[in-house]
Amino acid sequence: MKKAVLLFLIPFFFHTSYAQINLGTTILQNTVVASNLNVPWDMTYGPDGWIWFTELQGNIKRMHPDTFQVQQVFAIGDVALFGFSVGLHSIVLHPDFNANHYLYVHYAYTNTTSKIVRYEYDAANNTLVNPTIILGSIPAGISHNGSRMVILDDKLFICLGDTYNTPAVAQNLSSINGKVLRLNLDGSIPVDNPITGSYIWSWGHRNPQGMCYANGRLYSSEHGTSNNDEVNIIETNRNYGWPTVEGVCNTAAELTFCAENNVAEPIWSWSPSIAPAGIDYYQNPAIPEWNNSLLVAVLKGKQLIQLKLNEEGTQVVQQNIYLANTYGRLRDVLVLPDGRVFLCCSNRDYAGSPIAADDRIIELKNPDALGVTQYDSNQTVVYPVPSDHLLHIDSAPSAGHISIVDANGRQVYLGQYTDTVDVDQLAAGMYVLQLLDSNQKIIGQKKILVK
Ligand SMILES: [Ca+2]
Ligand SMILES: [Ca+2]
Ligand SMILES: [Ca+2]
Repeated sequence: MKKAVLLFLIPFFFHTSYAQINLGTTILQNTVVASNLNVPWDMTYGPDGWIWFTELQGNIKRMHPDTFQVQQVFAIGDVALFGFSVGLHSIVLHPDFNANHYLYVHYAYTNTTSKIVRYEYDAANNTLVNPTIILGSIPAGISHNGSRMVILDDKLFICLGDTYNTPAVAQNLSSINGKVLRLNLDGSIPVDNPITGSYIWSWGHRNPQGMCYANGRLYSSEHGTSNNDEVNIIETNRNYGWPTVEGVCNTAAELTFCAENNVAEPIWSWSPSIAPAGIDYYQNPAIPEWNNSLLVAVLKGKQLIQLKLNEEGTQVVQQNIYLANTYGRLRDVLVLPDGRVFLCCSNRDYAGSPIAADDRIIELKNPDALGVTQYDSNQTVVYPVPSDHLLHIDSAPSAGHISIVDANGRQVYLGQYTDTVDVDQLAAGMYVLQLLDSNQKIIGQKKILVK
């Protein structure tokens, strides 16, 4: 009888031990902060200070990162649900969202087509209005429709898959499938794209489901077949090989094709395949062990992967695996400017085995990073709110630095400690002001609003 009890208890303790991730020096707390979602697909951090996310069947929601309140903002009426988890996929907010309230979503609207639609956020009624098709009639398949979007220098990048049954389209430059596209924010074709009159930025992609920008580079993850999932650095006018090349150029046929087509090889690949999905870049004093790394949400492999990069960001120097078989299939990962990391699981999709609470959003944080979650825990006073010219900082330490990071986690200001910072040159939006000690460690931080 005692043995039976023990066997019952072991899985219980085994499971609860996952409430922490031990990185050596840093101990991360992981906490389920939202439950009962239905295939949250893409999360993005808004200039409004909320985490916006999509759900496969057409919902657009946002979650407050401190209270974890989830609000239903909008349900898109014409989402088509079919195949292997085809429906509403990626979302991105306009960099000037606080001024123009624009956001972009990509979703299937028939069993053979998807589109990118721009909506306007109506804050007074907490809903979306004025849908405008930015790019319509994108051929869709039962799987391999991508997608993730990144806005960079007023251009929208989207990665699209090969629509599953027609892999050859990835090499066909008259098709926009199996490509990374680059669009103007109104949907027109940029005049400086590599192929005149074409949205195509790069080609030869199978099913990319992760994309992020960091250090001047656009990184993307991509599903392989049963082998050769990839992480690529997306460069303009480059061929990424599919369907002729899988992973690196290493077979006789691949070597010939790669030499003739200037094929860009992945900087990392997994065999057998694990189905890497959303990716984000980590650089924050809150979790020093993860600095200069890509974080990868993994579906089939049911884990979070850290890919530590070399200084230039061009190679992976180390892989670490976390949360294996803990939360099931992971669809996306999001890094906040304060150094916390959010994951969403995808256990209610076609391949998942959901528990009652699924799907969930999980917060990973270092509780020892002072001020990381308690924005107002230190005595520093920052005013005015919002600021449009000079930001005043009272009672900050007399040595060290002041750093300001934007909603995408990019540092937009770094200077010696001073009691006034000129924020005139910053675009309107939400930022985090960080006080750093002489070792560049965060000793306090506050959200600031620039108007
Ligand atoms: Ca995302
Ligand atoms: Ca490739
Ligand atoms: Ca190969």
